[in-house]
This record gives sequence, structure tokens and C-alpha cells, in this order.
Amino acid sequence: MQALGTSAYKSNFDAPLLWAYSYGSYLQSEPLAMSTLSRDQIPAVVAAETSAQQLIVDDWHTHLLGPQAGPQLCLYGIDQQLAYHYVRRKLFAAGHIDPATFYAWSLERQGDFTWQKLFADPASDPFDEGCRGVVVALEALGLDPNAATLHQARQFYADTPPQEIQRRCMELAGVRRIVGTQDVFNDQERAYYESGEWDECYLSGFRLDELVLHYPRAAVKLNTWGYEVGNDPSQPATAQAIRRFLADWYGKLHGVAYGACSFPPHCPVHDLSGLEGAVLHHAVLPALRELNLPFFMMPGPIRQLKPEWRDAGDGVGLADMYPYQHLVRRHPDNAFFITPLHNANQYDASVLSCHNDNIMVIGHWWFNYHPGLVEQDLRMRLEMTGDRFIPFNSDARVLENLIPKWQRFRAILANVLSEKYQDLHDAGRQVTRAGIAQTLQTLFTPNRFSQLS
Ligand code: FIX
Ligand code: ZN
Repeated sequence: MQALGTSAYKSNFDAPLLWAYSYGSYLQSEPLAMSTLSRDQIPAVVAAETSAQQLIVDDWHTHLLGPQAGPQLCLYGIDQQLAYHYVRRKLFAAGHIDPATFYAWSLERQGDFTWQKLFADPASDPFDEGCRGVVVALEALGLDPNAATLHQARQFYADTPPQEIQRRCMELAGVRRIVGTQDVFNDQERAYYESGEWDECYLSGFRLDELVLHYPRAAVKLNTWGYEVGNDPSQPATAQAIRRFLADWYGKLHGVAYGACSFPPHCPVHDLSGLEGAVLHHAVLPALRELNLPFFMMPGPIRQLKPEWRDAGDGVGLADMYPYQHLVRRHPDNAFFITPLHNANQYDASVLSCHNDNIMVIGHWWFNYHPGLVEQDLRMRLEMTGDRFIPFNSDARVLENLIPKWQRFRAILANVLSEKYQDLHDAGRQVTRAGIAQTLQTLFTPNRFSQLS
């Protein structure tokens, strides 16, 4: 079996810039960085090392695109934050408004209504992460999160160019590069990918849900685009045409970091007699292997439980991990990321990564992005795998989401890592600032596997 790192995790994340950021400042003061820390010194050093100024990260899964993509694809601003589906879900669930009426309104009217019901009315304290995130982002950008109306916030956005909003969001979050979600089967998105200008800091997460989960529908489009595919993806000519389609788009998209797919809880990804398994086995995984790209698997969402709520109406289910185990073993030369949506799948996913060197757990998203769950998973992952996982990605849809999500995660990371380093200290291990910086670099830079071969 090929060692994972020899090719499997090579991606566009090849420049060890994060290391340069977090470690470079020590080069002048190396003796200090290498000196052993006392137990009491550890929390302050960990807090400094995990701060947004020191630990500049790549955000491995978002739905963001830069301002050049235009207002339909680059979402930012107070009204977009209020329209974020985590917030909208709360509005609908509380019965404040009928979704059909709400969606018929302009974005501004939706924003005013949401602000009134979920923020301004005293009856509603925004404990939930979606609404709390709006408060955090407003405060961080110097706006009043207790304002009675959105007047000040709207004025700020009218006066501030989107590039500046983007810069501030990334700086406050400590994010250097952003992987988006590129669905070329979506007509509006595809038009931009065909000819639009890319900002260098955005990379592509090549999203394959339509191809893998809805092959008959995807096949119609593939044929109209000149890829001659039949109904059976296991037929060599069809598999070859799908692979050509993937390779062509790899060439067109900007800096593809991986291929990605979310899966409903009971998807038989390993079953070659099913369309999903066949597309994966005969086309997607061979193509990704040839392109040296990992496959990013997101088991768990149940789409459109409440269709009238649109993307706020999706749910989650516990996934069976056996098919994933089967899949990663059958494809030892492919690299896989896994990020289950159901919290009770986190443990299984970590165990999976203990027995298979071609899979790594990554991040948090959506229904498992809650501080208590993130903290619990971080402890479990550190205790089970050491540093063999990527702790967080924001799954941001609106630029400002970067701020609350990364700030929240950094606070959790600082607490948990301090405790773990103090625990190691108590056990007799010498802890240094340089060692802490190295571990943080390792946690956010999956290319480390290339050093293990
Ligand atoms: O599938 C995904 O990548 C999910 O993140 C989205 O489908 C979802 O709508 C979302 O934004 C969750 O945070
Ligand atoms: Zn997502």
C-alpha cells in the first residue's frame, strides 16, 4: 500500500506559510521559544499562539467567493447575515412568519423583520450560535449590536468597499486562504467559473453531490456539454468521459483543493451495484487519484425536510460508518477527509482514521458547530489521534460568518490545548513555545503527511 503522504494529500495547500507566520517571530528569539515553560506560563503562551494575529489559518470548507464574483455569489453585509439560514431557521421555527410570505419580500425587508423579531424585541435573547454570530460580527466591525434599527449598519456597508469588508473579516478571523464550494452543475455558478476573475486567496472545493447523488440528472447535462455518458457509470467509456469532465474542470477552477460530496445518512457509498457507489468507484476516485486530490466526505445531511424553508429546512441523521470504512480500504491510494454532520458519528470517524492512514477527520459544520460539541470533539480527537486531524473549518456562507466562527473556535482551542499541555507537563513532558507553535502548524496543515512516508 502506498504511504498516504507520498501523493495522496498533495494539494494546493503546499506553501507552509502558516509556519512562517507563527514561527517566524521566534527566529530572533529562538532560545526563548525553546526554553521549558512552567505550568503557570502555559495558558498565556497557548492563548497567544492560537490568536488570530499569530495563527493564520486556511479555512478548509466554506461557501464563500470574493467580491469579483458579484453580489449573487459573494455574500456579505448586515442583510445577508440576517438571511443566513441558521438565523432564518430560528425565525421560522418560532413561527414568526410564514416562509412563502418572507421569501416574497426584498432582502432589506427580510432584514428589518428578522432584526426586529430576533434581536430588537426584548423577548428574544440570541443565545443560538447563528444569532450570536451576528452580534459578534457587528461588535467586531465597530457597529452597535444593540441598535434599535439597521440604519447604522446599512450606512457602514454603503460606505465600505467589499474588498475592505473581506480584508477585515479575514484579518479578524485570522484566515489566510479560503476553500469555497464549487458546484459546476449550478448554472449561475458555472457561468462565473467559466470566465470570472478569481481572487488569489480563494481556492476551490470541487463539489460533486449532483454527479454522485443524482447521476441520471447529471448525465443529461454531461451529454449536453459534450461528454458522452450512458446510464451505467461502470461502463468503461462512460467512466472515462466522467473522468475527462472532472479533469477538465480541475483545469478550469482556481486551485482545486479536493473533490467533495455530502451524503444522506444511509448512502451505500461502498456498494458497486448502486449508482452512487459506481460513480465513486469507476470515475470519481480514479480521477481524484490521478489529480492527486483528496476526497472530502460529508455524511449526514437530510436535504429538504421542510422544502418551503429552502436551505433552512435541511436536517441531519446518524450515518452508518461501515460503508465509509469499506470505501477507504478499497481505495488505499486515495486520500479522504471525513466530516460527519451528526455529532454521534464523530467518535466513529476518529476511530476510522486510527486504522486507516488514508483518511483524516476534519472540522465542524452546521448542526455540530456548537461550542459544547466542538470542545468535546476537540478533546476526543486529541486524546484518540494526537494531532492527526484538522480541528476546524467555518462552513461560512456570508463573509462576516468568518469572524464569530473562528473567534469561537480559537477560544475553545486555547482552553483545551492549555489543559492538555498542562496535563503533559504534569506527566513529565517538557513543554516549549516552539513545540506548541509546531503542533498548531501540524493541526492546520494536512500536507504534514508527506513527511511521514
Ligand atoms: O453541504 C454543505 O456544505 C452545507 O454546509 C450546506 O449545505 C448548508 O446549507 C450549510 O451552509 C451549513 O452550514
Ligand atoms: Zn458547507
